[in-house]
Amino acid sequence: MAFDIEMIKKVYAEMPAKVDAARKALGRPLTLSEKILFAHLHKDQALSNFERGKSYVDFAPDRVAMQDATAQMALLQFMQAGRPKVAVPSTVHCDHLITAKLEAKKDLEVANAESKEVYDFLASVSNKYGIGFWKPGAGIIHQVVLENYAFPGGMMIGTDSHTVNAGGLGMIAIGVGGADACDVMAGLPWELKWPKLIGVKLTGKLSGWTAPKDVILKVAGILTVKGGTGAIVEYFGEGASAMSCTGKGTICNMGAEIGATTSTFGYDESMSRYLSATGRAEVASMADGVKDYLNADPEVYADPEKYFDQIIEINLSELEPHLNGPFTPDLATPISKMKEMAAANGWPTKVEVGLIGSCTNSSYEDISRAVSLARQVKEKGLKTKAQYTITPGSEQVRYTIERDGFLDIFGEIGATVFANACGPCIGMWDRVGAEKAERNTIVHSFNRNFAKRADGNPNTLAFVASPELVTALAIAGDLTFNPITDTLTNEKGEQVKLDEPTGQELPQRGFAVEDAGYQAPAADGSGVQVAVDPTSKRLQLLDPFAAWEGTDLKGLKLLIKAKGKCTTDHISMAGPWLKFRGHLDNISNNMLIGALNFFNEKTDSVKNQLTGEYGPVPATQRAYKAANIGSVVVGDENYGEGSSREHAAMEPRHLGVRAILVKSFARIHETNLKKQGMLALTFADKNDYEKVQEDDTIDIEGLTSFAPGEPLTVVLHHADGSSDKISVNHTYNQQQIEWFKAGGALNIIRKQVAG
Ligand code: MIC
Ligand code: SF4
Repeated sequence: MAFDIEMIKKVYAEMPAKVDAARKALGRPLTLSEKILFAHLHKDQALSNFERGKSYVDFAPDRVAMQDATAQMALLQFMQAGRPKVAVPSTVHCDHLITAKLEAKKDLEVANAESKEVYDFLASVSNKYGIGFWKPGAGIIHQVVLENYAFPGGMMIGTDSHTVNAGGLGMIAIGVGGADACDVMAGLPWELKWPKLIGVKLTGKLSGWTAPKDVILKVAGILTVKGGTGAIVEYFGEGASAMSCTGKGTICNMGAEIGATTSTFGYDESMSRYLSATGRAEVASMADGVKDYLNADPEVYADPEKYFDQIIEINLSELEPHLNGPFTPDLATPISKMKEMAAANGWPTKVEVGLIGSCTNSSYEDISRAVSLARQVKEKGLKTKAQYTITPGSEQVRYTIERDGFLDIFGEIGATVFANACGPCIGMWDRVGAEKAERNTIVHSFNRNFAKRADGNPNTLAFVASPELVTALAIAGDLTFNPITDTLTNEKGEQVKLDEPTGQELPQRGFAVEDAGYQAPAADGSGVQVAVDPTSKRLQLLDPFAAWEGTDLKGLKLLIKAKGKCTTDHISMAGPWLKFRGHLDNISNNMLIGALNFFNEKTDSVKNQLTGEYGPVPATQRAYKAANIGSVVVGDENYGEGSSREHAAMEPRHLGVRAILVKSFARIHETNLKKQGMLALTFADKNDYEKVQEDDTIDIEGLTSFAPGEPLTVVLHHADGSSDKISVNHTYNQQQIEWFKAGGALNIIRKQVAG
C-alpha cells in the first residue's frame, strides 16, 4: 500500500492545469524539470518567466524526509516554531548512527543501546508532530524513500544531500539544511533560486561490465565537483529509458557530487515496473494518466540545445567502467587506464577491502549483478583476495536477497553483511587497524571518498565504482585489474576470466519483508511529551541566536584561511562526531578541524591573535568568543561542498564567527549560512584571497545599507599597519537580509508564531 495516496492524487489532479498555464505564459515547450517546478509554485508565488540562476522563487514541496544525524537539529528547530503538527507528510529515518564493526545484528544492538537517548527523542518528536518514523535497521533514508514515498512528478526536500536519489523515480528531490525542512514542515514556502538546466542525452545501451554508476562517474569527470552548481540535470534519450529505475536512482544520487541542485528522469516503463514491484501499482496507473506531464515536451528532446543551458551526450554503448578517486569523486579514470594512472600517481594497487551497498547502490539489481560475480569464485576455483562487505540499503532489500540465496553466496566469499545503514560510508566503520593510519587502497560503490570519510584514516585511498566492478576488484585484490581484458590465476594455477555480470532488475518472486521497521505517528500527538535531559551530552535545546547589532562589524580576527578543498566533512567531521549532532555546543568542538591552514599547511592549528600561540581551531575561536571578539573564516573554491549538514553553519554561528569569505560556495552550505544569520560572502576578485594575511584584523562595511545585489566592503588591517580594502559579493535577497538582521531565520518564524 502506498503512503499519502491522497496527496499524490491531488498533485496529479492539479498538474495539467498548472503546467499548461506555465507553457502558455512562457510561450514555449517545457522541460520536465520546469514542469515539476511550475507545478509546485507556492500558492502566493505569481507565475512568471523566472530567470534561471537569478530569480528567487517560492515553492510548496509535497513532502520532507530527514535522517537521524540531521533530523535532531531540524526537529529541535521545528519544536521552536510552535506548530502542533507538520504541514506536509514527513518522515525520519534512523540510519547514520550505526557503527559497522562486526555484523548487522550485533552492530544494531550496540547502536540501539548507545544511541537510545537520541532514538527515543526522535521517536517521540515524530509521534508528537505526526511524522513517520523508520527505526534503526529499517534502512538508509534514500532507499526507503525510493521504495515507499518517491513518485514521478513530485517535489520533495530532505535534510541530506543525497535526497536527490528520488530523481530516479522522476521526482524533483532536493537536499537542504534542517532550517529549510523546518520551514516546510511549519507550512511556510520554500525558496530556491530558479535553477539552470543541464541536459544529459544518453544514447546507446549499457551492456557487459558497464553499469548506471559509470554514467554518473563519467558525468562527474566531465562536470567536476562544482560543475552542476545551481543546476538541475535532466537525463533523457533511448539509453535513459532502457535503464532500470534503481539505476536511474544511482545516477541521480551521485548528482550531489557534482554540486547539482538535483537530477531527474522522465516517467517511463521502468518506473512503472518499480512502482508496481514496491506495492504502488496505484501510483503507476495514476502516473500513466498524466504521462505527458511527467516528461518534457517532445520539442525539447528533439532540439535540446534550445532548451537547456548545457548539453552533454554520452553513448552508453561505448562507455567504459570507471573508478573515481582517490579523495575526490570527480577524478574519473576508465578501468583501461588504471594501470597507467596508478603507476603515475603512486597509488597502492593492492585492494584491501571492497565495499558494496549504501544509499547509492544497493538495489536488488545491483546486488544480483554483484552476486553473479561472487558465484564465479567457487565455479572457477578462485579465492577472493580482499575483504568484502555489504551494506544493504533497506530491510526490504536485505530480506529479499537473503530469501533468494544471495547472502549465502556472498558468505562463501567471506563477506560481512553490515546493518542496513550508512556505516562505512560515513566514517562509522570501526575498521580493524585504521588507527595505524597506513596508506592503503579500498574500493566502494558509495558516492563520496573525501579524506577520512570511510574509516577515519587520512591515508586510506578510496575509489568509487559500480558494485560489479568493486566485486571484481575485491576478488582480484588489485586496483588495476581490468575484468574486460585481464585474466586471474586460480587456485590450480590456471588462467581464468570472469564472465560479465548478469542480474535481474527486480526480484522474480517479488519483494518481501517481515518487519520493514516503520512506526506510524499518533493520530493526535498533543499529549506526547518530548523530554530533553538538561545534563545530556547528546541533546541540547537551542537558544535563539542574537540579532545583528545594527552596525558595521569592526575589529574581527581572522580565524583561519583555509587552503584548497574544504568540504562539510572538513568543517564538521562525521564519524565519531555524529553522536553530538543534537548538541550544538559539544559538536562545535569539531569546527573546521579538518581544514588546512593556508599559513602553516597544518590542520587544526591556527594562530590565536590574542596570545600569538598556535592552537586547535575550536579552542582558538572559543578564546575569541570569551573576549567578545568576532572572527572571519576565509576559504577557497566550492567551500562547503558535500553534505547538507547545517552544523557546518551553526557551529561557527554558535562560536561567534561572523562571516565566511570565500572564492565560491556550494549551494546548500551557502543557504545554511544565510538561514543561521551568518554572512556568506565571496571575493569580487578571487585574487584578493591572496591579500588575506595571518594576523589580519578585519572590518566588514556597508551592512547598514545591506541590499540585494550591492557588494559589501571588507577592510583587511595587516599587522604591519598597512591595509587592503576589497569588494565582496553576496547573493542575499531582501528576505535573506532580514534573516541576517534578525540573527537567523528561525527568530523570524518564532516571532510570527508569538505574534
Ligand atoms: C553524507 O553523505 O555526507 C551525509 C552524512 O549523508 C550528509 C548528511 C549529514 O551530514 O548528516 C549529507 O550528504 O547531507
Ligand atoms: Fe548515508 Fe552515505 Fe548515503 Fe550519506 S551518502 S546517506 S552517509 S549512505
